[in-house]
Amino acid sequence: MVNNIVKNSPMRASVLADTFFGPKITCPKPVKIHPELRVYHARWIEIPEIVDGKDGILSVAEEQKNIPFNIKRVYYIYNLLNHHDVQRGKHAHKALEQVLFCINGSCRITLHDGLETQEVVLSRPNVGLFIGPSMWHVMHSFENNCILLVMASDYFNEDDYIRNYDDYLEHLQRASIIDE
Ligand code: T46
Repeated sequence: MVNNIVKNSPMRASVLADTFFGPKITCPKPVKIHPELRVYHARWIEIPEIVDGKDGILSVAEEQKNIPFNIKRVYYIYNLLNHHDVQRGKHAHKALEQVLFCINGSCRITLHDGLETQEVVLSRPNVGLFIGPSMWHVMHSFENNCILLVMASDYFNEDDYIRNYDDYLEHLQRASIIDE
């Protein structure tokens, strides 16, 4: 009896339809990502968008494939209701590599490498921003529904942060990234 109800339910029918015919998978043509990044040690990372029906899109990130490091940590920032004026980040990392995805809504990231400054918008769930070491970054202009997902190459370590801008400039000079 229970088996019959399950077998004849609309849910079962839709599961069977996919099982028998297979989902129709289309990957949209990649769109050129703008703007080009001028800052040192940052780049866009586009991951696939798998459109397998009218029931959403699936994007996948894999370490050492489309993510250029082993992913040791994932964290996300959310609940940014009425946080449009808030600024997060305002630091650089000594060694950490990260890829930031805005998987809902949008926000802006200001990148500064000691010489160049560039502001970019993160708004596409399948387009991530790689930020390497020694890059000062500030996240801001959060839309209410923004969710920022970050994949990181290492565990959390406060010693890897440079949170003071003068220390950051000194760090760049010591590392000979900018001239004195
Ligand atoms: C970054 C940007 C993009 C932890 O305990 N574990 C963690 O893994 C993280 C990321 C943070 N924390 C603690 C440290 C602070 O007490 O959470 C608190 C907030 O961290 P923070 O002020 O560094 O958060 P953001 O949003 O300014 O920066 C974060 C990451 O910390 C940072 O690595 O690059 O997002």
